Amino acid sequence: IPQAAPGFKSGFIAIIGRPNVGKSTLMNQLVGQKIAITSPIAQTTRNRLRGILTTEAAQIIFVDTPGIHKPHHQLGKVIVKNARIAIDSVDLLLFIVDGSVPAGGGDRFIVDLLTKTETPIILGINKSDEQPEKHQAIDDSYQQLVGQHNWQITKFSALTGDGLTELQELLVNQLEPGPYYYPPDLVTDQPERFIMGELIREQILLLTREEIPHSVAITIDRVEEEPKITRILATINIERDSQKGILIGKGGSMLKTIGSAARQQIQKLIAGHVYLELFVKVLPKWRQSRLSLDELGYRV
Ligand code: GDP
Ligand code: K
Ligand code: MG
Repeated sequence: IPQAAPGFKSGFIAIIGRPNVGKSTLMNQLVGQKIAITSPIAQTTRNRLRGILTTEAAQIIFVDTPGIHKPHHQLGKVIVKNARIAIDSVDLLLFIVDGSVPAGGGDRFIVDLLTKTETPIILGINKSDEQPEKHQAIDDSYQQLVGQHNWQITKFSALTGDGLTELQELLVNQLEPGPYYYPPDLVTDQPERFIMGELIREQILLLTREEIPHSVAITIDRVEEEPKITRILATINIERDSQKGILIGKGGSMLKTIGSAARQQIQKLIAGHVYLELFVKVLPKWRQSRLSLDELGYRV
């Protein structure tokens, strides 16, 4: 790790907000690589993930958090607890809202959580590309959401990249001088195996029915690097026998589609050829069990 020159800035920024506002999409765009999976489904992100952006002037460590919402089961409680830890342990909070719709109850729930923190806050209005005619009314609703707080407000599209240069400047301005926390070429603190598992889970979220997504957990059983190909064996853990049929599909067609799409994503990640073999295993009620959550890599 290099020695930071005088005036070099660094710090940790948590990206928070309700589910589906584009937190993970934003982090991927800012660090320039897909390290957090994204989908239109709430609770796509389960762990706190770090994405690292290093420029000449600064190193920003983004902490992507699962969306904050009222917890319904054990995994939900873990997610909200982790979000609270993130809020108080970082240098700056980037509170993301969905600019294609007005402020709602989900956003106000988070504002209430934030009134107790001393961490400085920037409100980022995302999805500016999708803003309909009524955008003034939408902007006003977020202005009202901020209320008396002295939070800076900025608008952008994580999808198109519009407004992200300005956002990045704003973030760097808020940081204090500091050291390199990570080597300049590192973009995430997550092991490659974890991201591989996430890329498989992403395809399941995108391709299967509603009832599957929240009860799936991936384990990477083996990674064999050969000169021309990397062989990966992975298990898809589900909760019920009935889900097995959906995941495997007619004549194995669904599993094949998932495997082929995930393989392409993993090839991008490791920049090499991949052979991916998927297994499906029923592991009842893993979501309710703290032990299983821990074993599967979710911090409890
Ligand atoms: P998260 O739950 O907050 O992490 O949200 P994701 O990053 O998973 O994104 C949720 C959905 O919103 C995905 O379908 C994204 O493609 C979409 N999305 C994210 N950012 C933008 C944006 O700037 N514009 C538009 N139109 N869609 C976006
Ligand atoms: K999502
Ligand atoms: Mg996310």
